[in-house]
Amino acid sequence: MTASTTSVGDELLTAETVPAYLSSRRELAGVISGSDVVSVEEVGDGNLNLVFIVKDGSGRGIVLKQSLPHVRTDPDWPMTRERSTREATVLAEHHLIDPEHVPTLYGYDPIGHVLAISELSDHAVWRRELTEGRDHAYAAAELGRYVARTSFATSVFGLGSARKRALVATTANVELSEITEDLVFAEPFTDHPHNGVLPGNDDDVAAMRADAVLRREIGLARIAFQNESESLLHGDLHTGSVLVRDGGGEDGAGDEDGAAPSVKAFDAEFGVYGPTGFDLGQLHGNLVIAQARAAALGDGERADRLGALPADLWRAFEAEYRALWPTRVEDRVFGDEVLDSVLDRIRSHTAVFAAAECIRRVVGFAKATDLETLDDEVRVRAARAVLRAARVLAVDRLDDAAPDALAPRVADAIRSAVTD
Ligand code: SR1
Ligand code: MG
Repeated sequence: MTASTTSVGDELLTAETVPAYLSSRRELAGVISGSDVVSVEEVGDGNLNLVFIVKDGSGRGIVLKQSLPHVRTDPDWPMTRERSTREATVLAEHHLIDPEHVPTLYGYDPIGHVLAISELSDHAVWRRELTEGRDHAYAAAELGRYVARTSFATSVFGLGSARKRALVATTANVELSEITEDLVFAEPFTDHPHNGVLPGNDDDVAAMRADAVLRREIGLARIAFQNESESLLHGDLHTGSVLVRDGGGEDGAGDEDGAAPSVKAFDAEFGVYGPTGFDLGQLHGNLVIAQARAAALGDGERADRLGALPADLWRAFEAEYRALWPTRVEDRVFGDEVLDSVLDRIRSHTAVFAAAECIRRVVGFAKATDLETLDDEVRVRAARAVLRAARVLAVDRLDDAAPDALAPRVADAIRSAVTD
């Protein structure tokens, strides 16, 4: 990662100022020509950042991502801009480990809080694709491999104790981790101005909050998120943080010409050390949300197909993690018999973090557009389905946390909720 020596201070960029800004970033000259910019488009649709796609006359492109000093929809909710520095660190670490699944960071301007990242406009945001009926099923396994590679390499197995402790110390992400603790693990379970559901879901939320076993499991999950430093997480790995480009062929997984699909995890500003199952669980939870949307819309076959993806995610994760295990930096007490227990724990965490993610995207701040774009009557049934699926994930996992075992129970909960 290279820090620039010039910037435009900490002012917010506009489409008009981007070309001059790029010219001032001399380390980007080999990537894009600031004096030959032909288009600048602001495409940021998340909660926290400006995102510009920039193209020059030779057809080269770059993405500039600049942090806003507040939540996009709420200027009274301030946000530390230092989060960009943390995102740059996680992006650089993860790209070194798994360039196949992580965009390139061309440079970082710590004064303007601007990351310069590879331009991927031939990709689409997975959540949008799912909402429009395109599954990109291959993405689940690709992301399983991404989480396996990045979590193994940044764990004590990949780094050893001293290097891992040093990286834990330099990747603290205090403010954004606290946001996750509040938004994912606390606010949805209390009365809070950030919350809101349609009146038809009031009883569902009341039942969820009155469920002592569920609350216990979420409380324990919160403790795990706060206390554990297992691996350097992406930290916000929902389907809106994933870019997909299919490889052609019927299922998008590539055709006989050998075109490969591409999957990239972006937007790692919430990156921090935490339990590995958190990244997997966020993906799992959002796949359940996509499944519930399809079921509520009456497309049971598609719901079943989507319901199979969390197991694809897990299988690819486990296979890659097992393949990496022989490369662990020490094995004095980390014999093969330890691996199964390590994976069991990650599997159980994954299910409960998926449950927490399901609940927060229905009840709390930053809801899932998969559900928000539905007509009210359908949305009520889909939201109810997600809340019931969340209970299965958090509680039934205590019997058997294997995604293959949970999937039929989740599917039953969703089916019965949408036909109630
Ligand atoms: C105030 S930030 C709200 C949410 O947006 C991000 O994408 C994270 O999911 C965060 O919880
Ligand atoms: Mg985000």
